[in-house]
Amino acid sequence: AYKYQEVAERKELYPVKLLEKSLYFENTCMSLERYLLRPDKSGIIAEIKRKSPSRGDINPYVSVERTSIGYMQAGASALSILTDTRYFGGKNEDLMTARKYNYCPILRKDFMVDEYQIVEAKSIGADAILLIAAALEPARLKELASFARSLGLEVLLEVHSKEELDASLNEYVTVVGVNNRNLKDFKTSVDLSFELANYIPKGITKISESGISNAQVMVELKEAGFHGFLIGERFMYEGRPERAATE
Ligand code: IGP
Repeated sequence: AYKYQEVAERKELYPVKLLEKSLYFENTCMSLERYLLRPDKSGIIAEIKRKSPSRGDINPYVSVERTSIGYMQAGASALSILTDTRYFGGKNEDLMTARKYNYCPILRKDFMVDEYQIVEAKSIGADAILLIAAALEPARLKELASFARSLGLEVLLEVHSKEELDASLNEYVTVVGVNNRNLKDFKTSVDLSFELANYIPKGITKISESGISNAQVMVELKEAGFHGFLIGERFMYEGRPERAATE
């Protein structure tokens, strides 16, 4: 709910009219889906996450410049940048830094509840946004997804169950992510991805999110039909996250 407050404050400080004048606003977005399907890449969406509600500090003073460049050099398909400050220690400037140094799709990872945040995502250089089924009414999620697409942004729909998937999937979503992290106890289990794999319609690009910590499980997820993997902690716990991504 604090997001609504945050949005109200930002609207005052940076009205939409101003955001629309930003350098990136006219840019054509890079397709997250297309990069995930590129055979010359790993399928990994490598995340920059300074801290989290379940772990506390992970890598609070990470260099976004060095890490984002290193992730891409290591073969990542795309970047995920947390911009939520309260729970994840991220900021819009982190995404702008990643944008400045990289030619690749960038996912803005935040709790999206308002069109304003989508305009903001575009204005800071994002290519795709996350919409979380557990956090939005299906009809509202569809409105936000449609609005994002009207600005050229792609939509990653995050689900935790078959029910959420069935209720929230709509024609504006190009990528579906199964979040292996249980929102009640924050524990991760990749089993959830294997359970839901076959319910995601063919033609939708599938990714598995959270708790992915070795290459073997990525091989198995690929066999189960996943095209991509969203990985944060496994890399961020290293002093040099980009080196972990090389392994
Ligand atoms: C990354 P992990 O376990 O590799 O650090 O997880 C990513 O899936 C996770 O950060 C995440 C997330 C989210 C964070 C998935 N969905 C929604 C914030 C909001």
